[in-house]
Amino acid sequence: MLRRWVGVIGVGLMLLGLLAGRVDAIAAIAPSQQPPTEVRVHLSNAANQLVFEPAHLTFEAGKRYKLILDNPSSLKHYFTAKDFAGAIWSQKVDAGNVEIKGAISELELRPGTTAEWVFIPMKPGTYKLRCPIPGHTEAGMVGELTIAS
Ligand SMILES: [Cu+2]
Repeated sequence: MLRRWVGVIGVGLMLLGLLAGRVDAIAAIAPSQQPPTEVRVHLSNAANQLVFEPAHLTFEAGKRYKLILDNPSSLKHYFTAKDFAGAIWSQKVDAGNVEIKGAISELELRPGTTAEWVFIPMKPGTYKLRCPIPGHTEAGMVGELTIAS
């Protein structure tokens, strides 16, 4: 009789263990629910220098990020990263009162504006960033986005 109860409790604990493992697995495969790591990048600056600040950003594959872009200059600028866009899972972009879902590879920021890009880097590598407004890339408005494994 006692042996039988021990067996039933054992099976019960085993099932609980499996269930707990399954809950862990579900949590692990839902990085879209992770609180994002915030990273900030400025497109130019108050002195209108043609730079990204910082010009090099590193992300970890599989983690969720909120990249906050702002333009403190008096000119419009682009954040153009086509290959990077192909190496991430883009969840959304928040700009003003609009939320845009799906793949994004280029954002245009007018003076004094901000946008928030939420994504999960997927494919490790180093990808080019630039502002393609005529003269800006040439003047040094370029950068690198690295996805580390
Ligand atoms: Cu520019």
